[in-house]
Amino acid sequence: MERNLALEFVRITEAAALASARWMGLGKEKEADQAAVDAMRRAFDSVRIDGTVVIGEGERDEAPMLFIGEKVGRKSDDAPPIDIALDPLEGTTICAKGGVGAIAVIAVAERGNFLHAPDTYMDKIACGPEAKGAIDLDLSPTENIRRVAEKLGKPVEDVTVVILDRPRHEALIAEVRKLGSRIQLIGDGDVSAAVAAAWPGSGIDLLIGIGGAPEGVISAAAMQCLGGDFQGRLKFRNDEERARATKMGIKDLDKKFTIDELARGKVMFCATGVTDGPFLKGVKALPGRRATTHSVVMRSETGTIRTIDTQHNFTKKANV
Ligand code: VTB
Repeated sequence: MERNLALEFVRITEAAALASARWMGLGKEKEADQAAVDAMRRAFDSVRIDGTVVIGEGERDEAPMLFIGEKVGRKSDDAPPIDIALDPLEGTTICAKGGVGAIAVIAVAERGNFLHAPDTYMDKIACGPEAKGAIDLDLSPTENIRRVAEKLGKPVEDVTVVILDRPRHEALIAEVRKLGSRIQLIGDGDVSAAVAAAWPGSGIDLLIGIGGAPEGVISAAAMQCLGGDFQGRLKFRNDEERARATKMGIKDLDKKFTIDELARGKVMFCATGVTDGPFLKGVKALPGRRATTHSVVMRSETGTIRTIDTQHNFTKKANV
């Protein structure tokens, strides 16, 4: 993964974050998402890559832009062929409510290295580098937390687990409470939460629970760059979803995917905060038609984690 592409990708997530942040708190999920999609799509045109969206806004017939299979980038003979997993606004509801942890995100891999995940649910578990190897989706939450606690050298009571606040997680939440670990319930945004599990100083040790499968691949890419760990298993609600997964090339529908099976090889992850979150600050409007963004870009090849504070001046560059 070429080093100098990193800053190009930050400009794309910045554009999406700036556009969607305009909709913060306005209660309009769709509009916020559309603004991010439009801005991201536009920003791609200036980057010299031979990109294919493999995780995107949906299938071609349901997503007019950034659909799965769409070619993005400014093509040239030496443009590198890459696969792209993106979510222009991860946490649409968060943005619409002005909540915590909405981000604009892109993950990139060399062609063929992302799992082509269907738009279904995924059972996920994620932890940081210090606990890598301790998690296993086949074990109970209790066992996983105990193993992570041991690796981290602290009692289970000091382990903090992030869980999406959903009725489907009732038993999971009850089990973690019984064990005595700390829980952070979040309304949305489990990509931010997964990254937080590997982000020094976030106070979060583990993410457990069921969220979107495409976001699982994006989270796995982030964890590859951070040296953390991630596992996922697709969860289907009906036969139509199973058929969709089969159509996308998934052979074993019950398979437990390791981090390397979700995102392999040289991976890059890039995100910009839309609202304040556990590892990124949100877009801040400044006086005089200026704004700041806070982004991270990281590469698995080198392990470099680069955070970028940018000041945008719209009186000189009306990009949003
Ligand atoms: C949401 C969202 C997550 O999965 O939870 C969604 O907040 C699916 O869950 O960030 P629901 O259908 O219960 O809302 C994510 O989008 C990603 O995993």
